[in-house]
Amino acid sequence: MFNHTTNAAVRAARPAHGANPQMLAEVAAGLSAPQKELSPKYFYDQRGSELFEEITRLPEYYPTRTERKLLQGWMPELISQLGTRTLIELGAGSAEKSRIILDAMRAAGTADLYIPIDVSATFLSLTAATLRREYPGLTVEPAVADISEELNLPRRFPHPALFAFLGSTIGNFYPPAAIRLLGRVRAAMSPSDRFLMGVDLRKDVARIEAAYNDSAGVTAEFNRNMLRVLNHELGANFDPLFFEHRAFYEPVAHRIEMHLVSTRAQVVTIPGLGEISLAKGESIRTEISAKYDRASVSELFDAAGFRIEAWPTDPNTPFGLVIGAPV
Ligand code: AVJ
Repeated sequence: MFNHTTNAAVRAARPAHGANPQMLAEVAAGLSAPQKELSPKYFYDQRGSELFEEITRLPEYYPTRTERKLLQGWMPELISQLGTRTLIELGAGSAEKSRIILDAMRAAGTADLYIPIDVSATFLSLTAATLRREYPGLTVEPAVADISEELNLPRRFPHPALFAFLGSTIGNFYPPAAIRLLGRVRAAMSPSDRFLMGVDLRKDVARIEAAYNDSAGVTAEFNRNMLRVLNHELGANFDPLFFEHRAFYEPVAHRIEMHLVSTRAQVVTIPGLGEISLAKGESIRTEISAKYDRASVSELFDAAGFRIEAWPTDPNTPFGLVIGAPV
C-alpha cells in the first residue's frame, strides 16, 4: 500500500533525480498493484548481466547448456538448408550461443550481417566489439531496444534472415505480451525468413525449482540486484538485505515465479513517487518463467502467424528448439 500516493499521484509522478520517466511510471504501476510486481528487464544492469552469466554456469541451471548442445547438433545442417545471410537475435546478451549460429553461417559462406538486440547498451557494445574481432567480414549492427516494446531493426537487411530468441526468455512474457512480441517478429519477416526459439519444457518440478534456487545463492543475488538497479536508476532507498529470495513452480500457469519477500514491515521511498510500505512477508514478483509443451507453443505460434516447421528436443533434458515459418 502506498502512503499519500493515489493512482492520480502515480500518473503525475515527476521524475526527480533525473530518473527515466517511463521507468518511474512502470515501477509506480507495478508497486501499486495488489500483487506488487517489477519487470525482469530491471535485472540487467552490468552486474545483473554478469550474475546471469554466472547462473548459466551453475550445475542446477540446465537450460543454457541443454540449448547449447541442441544448437551445436542442429545449426550446421539447418543454416546450410536455409542459406541464412542475416542473424537477428532478440535479447542477445553476451552472444555466447549466437557464435554457434554464426559459425554455421561462416561455414556455409553466408555470414553477412548480425543484429544483436538487447536492453543493456553497455553490454551490447562490448559484445559487438568482440564479435567484430572474432568474425572479420561479418557486419555487426547492434540494436538497443526493449523487446517488450519494439525491435528497433534497420529498414533493410539481407535475406534469408534467421530471427533467434534463445534461452527460453519467451517464458518471461505473459501470454498476451508473448503473442504481441512474436507478432512484431512476424511483421518484420519476409517469406524466406525463419524464426528460431528456445523453449524450456515442462518436466519434474523439483528439477525446475532447483534451477532457480541454486545452492550457491547466485540466483538470490541476481534477484536482489534488481533493488540496487532501482536505487541507482530512481534514487530509491531499498535495502536488499531486508528482502529474501523466493522461487517456486506455479502448476496452474506452468511457470516459475520469482519473488522478493520483505523480511520486516518497512517503508521505501522513491523520489517522485513517495513512500511505499511493505508488510512483513509481503512480496514483490520480479519474474515469471513459463514452461511449455508442444500444445502451448503451437497455440502461441498460431496466434502470432507462424507454423511449426521443425522441433528438435533433447530426450534427456526436456528443452526445445522450435523453427517457425511465416504463415
Ligand atoms: C534469461 C529469462 C531465460 O527465466 O530462466 C535465470 C532468467 N531467472 N534464473 C530464466 C533467470 C533466474 C532466465 N531467462
